[in-house]
Amino acid sequence: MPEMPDLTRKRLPQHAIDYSQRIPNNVDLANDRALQRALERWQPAFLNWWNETGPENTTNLQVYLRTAVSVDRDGWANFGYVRMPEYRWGIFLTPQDENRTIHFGDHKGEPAWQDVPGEYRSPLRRIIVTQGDTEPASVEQQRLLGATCPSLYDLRNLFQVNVEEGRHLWAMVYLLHRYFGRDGREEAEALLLRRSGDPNNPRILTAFNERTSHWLAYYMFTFFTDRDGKFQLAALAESAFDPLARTTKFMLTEEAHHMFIGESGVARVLQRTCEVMREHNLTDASQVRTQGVIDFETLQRFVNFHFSVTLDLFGSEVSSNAASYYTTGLKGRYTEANIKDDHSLASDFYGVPEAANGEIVNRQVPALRALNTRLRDDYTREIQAGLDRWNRIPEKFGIPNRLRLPHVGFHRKIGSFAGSYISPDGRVLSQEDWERQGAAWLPSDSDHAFVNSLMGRVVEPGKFANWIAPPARGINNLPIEFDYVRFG
Ligand code: BYC
Repeated sequence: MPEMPDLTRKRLPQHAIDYSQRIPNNVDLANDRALQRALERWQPAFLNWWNETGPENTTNLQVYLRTAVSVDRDGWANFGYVRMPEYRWGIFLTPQDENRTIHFGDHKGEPAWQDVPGEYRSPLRRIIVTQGDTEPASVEQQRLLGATCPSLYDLRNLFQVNVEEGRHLWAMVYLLHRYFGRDGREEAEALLLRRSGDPNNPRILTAFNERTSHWLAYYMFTFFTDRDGKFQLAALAESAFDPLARTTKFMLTEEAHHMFIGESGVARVLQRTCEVMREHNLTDASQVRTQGVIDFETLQRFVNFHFSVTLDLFGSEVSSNAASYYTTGLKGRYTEANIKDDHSLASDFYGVPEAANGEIVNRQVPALRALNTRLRDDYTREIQAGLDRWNRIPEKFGIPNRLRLPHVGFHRKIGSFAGSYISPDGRVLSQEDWERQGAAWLPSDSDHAFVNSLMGRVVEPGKFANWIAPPARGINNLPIEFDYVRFG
């Protein structure tokens, strides 16, 4: 039975990670005994957390997973069967560039920091903790999904995401232990104690306390919320604190597959819905539902929910935190290095939408304070492109329905729209109007009950649940009917 990862039969890349160590790593842990001991003390607590809140009933499974055996191009995606309880989480940073300089903010032009400057300790720790907190939260949110997987292919993809989110937690915990002393160790412990949705000890950011109770919510989450992960990680990959930049860069390589699962997952749902609508010549949502597939109206309500909840993750549109993260060099803009401006933004302005006197207006604010909005706008452009790709599916079938993004002010709990009532098409409503209409724009209990009624475990290789089409191709160029998960 192959061990994890299978290092015996493959030619290993030049900088292969040594999996015989208790904590596989490429940060020379063996030469920092105090750090190694501290992380080895955290490791059993992590494993307890994983067993308690990670994917349920996986003890007897072998899963065809991707594991990094080096951070190089030829080593980060090594595929093979892994017995789930034997999965090994490691610490991987992209290699250090000795000449890297800071390219934005007040420290522009200075060498990147290899240690944490005392004056930035607290905000930097806060950013790392916030990032770290989302990773275990998403694992907790997805814990029960395996029981209702629509196929072996999807089940394998779920576990791939779960183990990688676990590794992303390790990435942040390494930084906390290595650079933040006792405070960092305490934060690392607290990361294992908070729980998604626990009213007494919730996860930090709102979206990570929502439930992911079925596979439609999961695909929407990996499309909308994992893409926030991409943009936040990309902004942190610009950080003057080099170890944070290096670790987030490596995390980003894995993030692409998570977003692919979301985008292709919803596309496959749409494909199946369109096939059934065409076949039976249906237009009415309730008739579509009787065929056991998900109607456009329900999908639209899920788009409305997941987009709005994810926009909250960008923080307030106008934020002095964001301004100071930028000027101090802790967090840059998306693709900072490619932007042609002075990278200090001291005299620039940026348009921020808000509700004022019953309408939506665009207010020019100092660009530094609008950085959350700017990142959100970058994100929204990519999301819109994803929706455009989804909409080609009904177009191809000659079906007139389309999915649309709601207005950025719709259903917001954080930032300048919190407390306003905005319709999906961007009208400012009274509270009374919202109370009358708002529920119709978001998934209802009965929508969830309907979607849940479709969920059932499909684990025969090559078979798919009725409500979702098979993917275009399998994992790692393998056939769709490959045995991606083995039981027993
Ligand atoms: N929920 O100036 P403000 C991922 C707090 S996803 C609750 O508005 P700021 C992943 C904020 O903490 C990416 N609280 O915002 C995806 C602050 O609290 P304090 C995760 C919120 O600070 C899928 C106060 O409101 N990474 O990786 O400019 C699966 C005022 O703050 C929320 C990061 O987020 C909220 N939604 O920006 C797995 C990157 N929003 O200080 C993983 C690190 C704001 O007053 N985090 N608050 O107590 C950050 O850069 C920033 O913390 C934020 C907020 C962008 C989140």
